[in-house]
Amino acid sequence: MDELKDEYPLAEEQIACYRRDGFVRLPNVLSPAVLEVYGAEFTRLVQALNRQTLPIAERNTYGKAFLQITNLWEHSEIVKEFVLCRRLGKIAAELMGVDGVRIYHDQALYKEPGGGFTPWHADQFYWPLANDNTVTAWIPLQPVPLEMGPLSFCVGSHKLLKNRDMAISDESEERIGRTLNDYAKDVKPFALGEVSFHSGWTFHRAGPNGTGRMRAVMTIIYMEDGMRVAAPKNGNQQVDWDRWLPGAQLGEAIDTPLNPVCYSRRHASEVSK
Ligand SMILES: O=C(O)CCC(=O)C(=O)O
Repeated sequence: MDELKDEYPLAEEQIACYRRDGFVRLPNVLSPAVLEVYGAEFTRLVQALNRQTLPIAERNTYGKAFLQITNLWEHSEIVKEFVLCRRLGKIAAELMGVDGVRIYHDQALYKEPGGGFTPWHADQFYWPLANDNTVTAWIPLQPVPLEMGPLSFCVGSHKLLKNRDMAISDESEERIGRTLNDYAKDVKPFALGEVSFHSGWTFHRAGPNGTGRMRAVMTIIYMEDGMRVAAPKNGNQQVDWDRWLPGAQLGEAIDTPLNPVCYSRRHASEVSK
């Protein structure tokens, strides 16, 4: 669809907001038609690839938070068109102030009816990446009212250095939550078509899904083109290196078949899809 190639008119104020707060919510990034067509494919793959069979009550906190299905774009040309699209890639590059972006990976995060909260965490804890030019696009496929568990953010928390060493867990919810007590939180519903972008070190969480409907969300993680592999600081980062950066060498700029460039200012015409 043409919309995925078209530019989103990002305002200076929105870029400034991202850099100041560590996240930005952008209205009307995607039309209902695009969300419906591509969303149907994401949901088909989530159902086909899901291996979670335990009832919610029998899972741990992480397992209760969502069904997590990764790199859908490897399974479908339709998803590939969406995940590598110029429209979202250009927003990611402009927010970070870099010339181009590559995909780190995508993941569908479907919070089931009755699904639990997502504990406080910062994503970059999991990533063996050498700098913080990373951003996640959080793309709901339906409006997300407060009772469905929209993503929420701690304002300006990408600048906090404390508690960056914590995996998603009851402990991260408690310890990070306590540290962030005095900071402003952004907890709001998402409208249809709204997409948020948060930085790799921004602390975020989501409430439980108290509705009878699935909270279907697609996410895309971008890193700057030229990002280098850093020595893993924990076991999760080693697993991520093997899975999302296969064959990338320590200290070298990442350029594997799983990390294509999806937007480049310098070669805009070559990579536009
Ligand atoms: O969707 C959620 O509940 C959490 C999402 C999240 O942590 C992320 O996209 O980085």
